[in-house]
Amino acid sequence: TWSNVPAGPPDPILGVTEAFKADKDPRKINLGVGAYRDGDGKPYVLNSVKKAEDFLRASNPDKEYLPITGLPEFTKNATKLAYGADSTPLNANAIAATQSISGTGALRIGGAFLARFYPHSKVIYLPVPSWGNHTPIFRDSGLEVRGYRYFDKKTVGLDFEAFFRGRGIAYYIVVDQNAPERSIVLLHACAHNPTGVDPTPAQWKEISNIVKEKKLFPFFDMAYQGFASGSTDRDALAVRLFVSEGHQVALSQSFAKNMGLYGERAGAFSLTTADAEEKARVESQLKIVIRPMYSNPPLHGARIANTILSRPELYGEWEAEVKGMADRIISMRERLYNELANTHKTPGEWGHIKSQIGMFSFTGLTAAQTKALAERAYIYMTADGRISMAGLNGKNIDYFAESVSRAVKG
Ligand code: PLP
Ligand code: TYF
Repeated sequence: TWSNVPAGPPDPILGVTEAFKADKDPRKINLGVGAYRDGDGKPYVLNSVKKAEDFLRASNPDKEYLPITGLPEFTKNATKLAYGADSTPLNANAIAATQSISGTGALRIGGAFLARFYPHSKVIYLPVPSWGNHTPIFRDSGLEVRGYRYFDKKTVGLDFEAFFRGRGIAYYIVVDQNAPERSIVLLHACAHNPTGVDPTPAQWKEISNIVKEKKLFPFFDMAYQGFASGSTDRDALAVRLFVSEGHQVALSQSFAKNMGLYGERAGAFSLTTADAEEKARVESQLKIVIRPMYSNPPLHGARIANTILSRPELYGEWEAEVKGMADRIISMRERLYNELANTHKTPGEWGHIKSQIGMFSFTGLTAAQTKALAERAYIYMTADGRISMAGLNGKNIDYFAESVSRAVKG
């Protein structure tokens, strides 16, 4: 029956973990998947999460099905976290929201909803490069995926040529690729994956202006709120700016990284709408999108996240823990830069390691160099030269820097 099914390729990111697991060398390092590790290289369960779980256990909750759109208090608190407590559409009860199977599920629900109901276009523009799963998510949702230039290989930063010539990233989409008006444009809200390069606040304002001028529809993917700067408010700047500038937005949120709830699959999808009546209509259709996909979402992760978001003492501890994770990554950036540039005098410019933001660094290492690092130094990263900074720690960073330096010197 299945003789016509061709073998598919491994996932470009999760395949790296497979190769790492198969390696027997004790020096091996996995810098592939973007999952936080503590200073000992161990997975990290946040204290605020443990306390929330203790609290939940004591309250002895049932295991009934959630509604189709999930735990109502969770979506309320998640949208408050993203849009801000003083958000106009939030306080007007004009944000349609649903719990989702983490960020991936939010993107997929959003893609499916837009494919069905967005009246103006079926085209979504993604930054080039973007998270590898974006293309299949939106394609399988029924949208046509195109790319806009985002990253400049020459400066290892934002595509500044585009900024100089035009007025921003979105302008580049329009000018260079003739994006039809009203296309959907995907924006990484913060901590762009894989490049670690975010627009400045002033650049976000430019992008907002052009998105408005060209009537593009902004879809924010916020998978790392708090992870970029250490502050959940600061990292929500782009989303809040767009909303305050009058845009209607779509938003995907994930609690995988900022609460370390990876396998719990806690996330949310939301759309700002005109008013409470429109919100109710949109939510009724979100339910019709979701019901045949998975009926209703899992309980536990949403309960944990909601407990943290709704209890001030846990919220405060969580914010400090998010900042702790962000700060450890920043300290690894400083140290890696020093080792590469100063200790090992590695040829090339390495300043981007320090200036990039969030979980990843886009090192600029070539596919040949990443291959050599895996084969000769047992160091695993994605073929595009992206490293998960969280995989580095005081014990392995010297070995890593020395190995990179050797690979670059050839
Ligand atoms: N979007 C981006 C840019 C990501 O990097 C990730 C995870 O790495 C996600 C979305 C979704 O992840 P999850 O489904 O685990 O929340
Ligand atoms: O490292 C990354 O970019 C992500 C990590 O279900 C990831 O791909 C892994 C599993 C998953 C979602 C995201």
